[in-house]
Amino acid sequence: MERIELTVEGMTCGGCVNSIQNALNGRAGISNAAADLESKVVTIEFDPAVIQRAGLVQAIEEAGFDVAA
Ligand code: 9UX
Repeated sequence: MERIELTVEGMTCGGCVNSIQNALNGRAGISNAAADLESKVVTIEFDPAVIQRAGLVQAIEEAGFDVAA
């Protein structure tokens, strides 16, 4: 299992936090995703054999948010 921290733009309330977590948790290869509103950081634990950074970014973007470079 690997851990990555992504900074997400546009996450401005608790609903956003839930949206992002729901978009990630339950997806194949993701064991846990936790978003922190104050720091805008989403910490994701994932299996790199199943999903990689690009897939994580895509899932967040599909939920309507942008990931900082
Ligand atoms: Mo709250 Mo977050 O209305 O988009 S869910 S700002």
